Amino acid sequence: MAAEPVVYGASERPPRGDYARARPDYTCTQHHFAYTAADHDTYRRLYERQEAMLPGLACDEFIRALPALGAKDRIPHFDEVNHRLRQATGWEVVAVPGLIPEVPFFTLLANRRFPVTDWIRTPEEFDYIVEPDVFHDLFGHVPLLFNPIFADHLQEYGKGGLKAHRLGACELLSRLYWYTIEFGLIRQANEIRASGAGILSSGGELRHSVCSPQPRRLPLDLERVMRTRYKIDSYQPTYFVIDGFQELFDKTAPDFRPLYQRVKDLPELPA
Ligand code: HBI
Ligand code: FE
Repeated sequence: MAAEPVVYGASERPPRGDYARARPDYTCTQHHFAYTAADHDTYRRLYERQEAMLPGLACDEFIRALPALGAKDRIPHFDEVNHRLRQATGWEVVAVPGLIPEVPFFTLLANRRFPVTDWIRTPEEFDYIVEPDVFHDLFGHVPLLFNPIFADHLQEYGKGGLKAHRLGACELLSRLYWYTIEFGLIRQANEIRASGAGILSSGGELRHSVCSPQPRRLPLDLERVMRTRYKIDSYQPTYFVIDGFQELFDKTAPDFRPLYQRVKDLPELPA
C-alpha cells in the first residue's frame, strides 16, 4: 500500500491508526462492527458533555446543524451522516486511519470529501488528545459542512492547498487552517462565539476561548495569521475573529501568491 503514517510535529508515539488498511488515497472503510461498547460509551459521554456547553458559546450555524450528525449515544455510521450531508451541500465524509499527508488531504477537500479519523480516544484521554480522533473530526468539523458558504470555503481551501504545495507554501496555508477552521472565533449578534473545530470539540478550550480575559482576540488578518506560529499542546494565546463565514470566503478568494511572497520576507510571530 502507498499509505505512510503521518504525525504532527515530532511525536515519540507511533501514530495509532492502522495505515495498512488505507487505500492509496488514504481513505479506508469504517469498520463499525469493530467498535467496542467502551468506544461507543466514550463517544456518548464526549457528545453529552460538549452538547451541554454549546449554548452561548458555539456559533448558531454549528448548533443548528449538530442534530444532523445523527446518533448521540454511539459512534455514527458515516453512511447515515452522508445521506444528509450530500443532500445539504454535496459534501461527504470518508474514513481515514488518522492524519494523512498534505497532498491527499487537500485532494479530498478539493473534491468535497472530508477525511474523518475512524478510531476513538481511550477513556484516559477523555479530556485531551493531541491527534484528531473520530469525535474531534465528526463532532468538531462536520456540522459546519452543512452550511453552504462554509462548505464552499473548505473546498476552495483544498484547491488552494494543492496550489500552495506546488509553491512550497503549505506551512503558511496550514496556519490559516489552524487559526480559522480549527481555532477560529466568529462574532454573532455582537457576541464572540466559537466556530473552530478544535475549540468546539474541546472540553476546556470552548469556554476559555470565548470567555476568558486571558487570550488575545484579533480581527482576522491573513498576513498576521500566516506569520504566526501555533501551539498544538496548549490553549491558544491568540485567536482570530471573523464577522461571518462570508468574510472568510471573501478574504481567502484572491490568489495568495503575492501574500506568500510578502510573508516569506517578514519575521515570524510567536503564537
Ligand atoms: N489529515 N486526517 C487529517 N486531518 C487533518 O486535519 C489534517 C491531515 N493532514 C494534514 C493536515 N491536516 C494539515 O496539514 C492541514 O494543513 C492543513
Ligand atoms: Fe481538526
